[in-house]
Amino acid sequence: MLVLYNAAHSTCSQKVRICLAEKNLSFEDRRLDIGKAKEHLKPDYLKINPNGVVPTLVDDGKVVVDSSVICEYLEEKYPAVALAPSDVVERARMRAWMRFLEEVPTAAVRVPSFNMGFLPRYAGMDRATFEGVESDVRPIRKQFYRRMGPSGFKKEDVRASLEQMGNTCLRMDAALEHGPWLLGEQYTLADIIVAPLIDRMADLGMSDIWEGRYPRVSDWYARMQARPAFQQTFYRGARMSEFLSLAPAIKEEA
Ligand SMILES: N[C@@H](CCC(=O)N[C@@H](CS)C(=O)NCC(=O)O)C(=O)O
Repeated sequence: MLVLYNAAHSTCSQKVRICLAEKNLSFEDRRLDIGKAKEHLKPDYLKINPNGVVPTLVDDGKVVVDSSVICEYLEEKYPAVALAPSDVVERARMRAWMRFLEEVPTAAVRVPSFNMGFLPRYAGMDRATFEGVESDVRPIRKQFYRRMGPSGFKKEDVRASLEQMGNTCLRMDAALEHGPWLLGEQYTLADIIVAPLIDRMADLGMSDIWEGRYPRVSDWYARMQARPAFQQTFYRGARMSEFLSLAPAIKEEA
């Protein structure tokens, strides 16, 4: 019995939802409100995920945290639909992609996502109030929220993020020369883990990062979107633009 604590629009949750769907694994979908209600910061949830983030998988009572770790766990425990190469060198290549995707674009995507989606919540709030209600209560995101502050990430931070997304697309484009997938013929966890990040950029209106520049990335994204697992993951209401009115990524100073 699989239970997934997750949030509809969370890119990390979407990575795991695609993986579960590809493997045809049914699960109990426990959707948390990580916005206003902050259900991911309640004591009961922190008992299973002390990081206070989604997703968390519970498999027959056993807890697994962190989206990439959960995907690899699912691959090992439910290998019938293979999403990783059997060759160890190829598997290492996939893991190198996964680490890069966590370190660079996963972190980069948060900056425009927060500036455009979540910042309007703090309009007019002073720093002391913001620190009290937001940054101080999060086990691993305190400093991230503090850096953002009630008026958002600075222009330089947003620009650096977009540059990192551009570099990610460049790298993807080069790999896709030997496609159709990032590792070549086989569709793997590397494709799954980057897909929600690309989809988020598209949702934020930033697909010009690859469109017209990296046609192989555009084709890959179209192939991704055509997969039933992708469509199942991005159900109605799973994209930020569907429930938030998006602000510009970079706020021009008055
Ligand atoms: N490394 C973790 C990161 C998870 C993460 O950052 N989740 C976000 C949603 S995508 C979250 O729960 N944020 C809560 C917050 O900002 O307080 C993973 O991959 O599972």
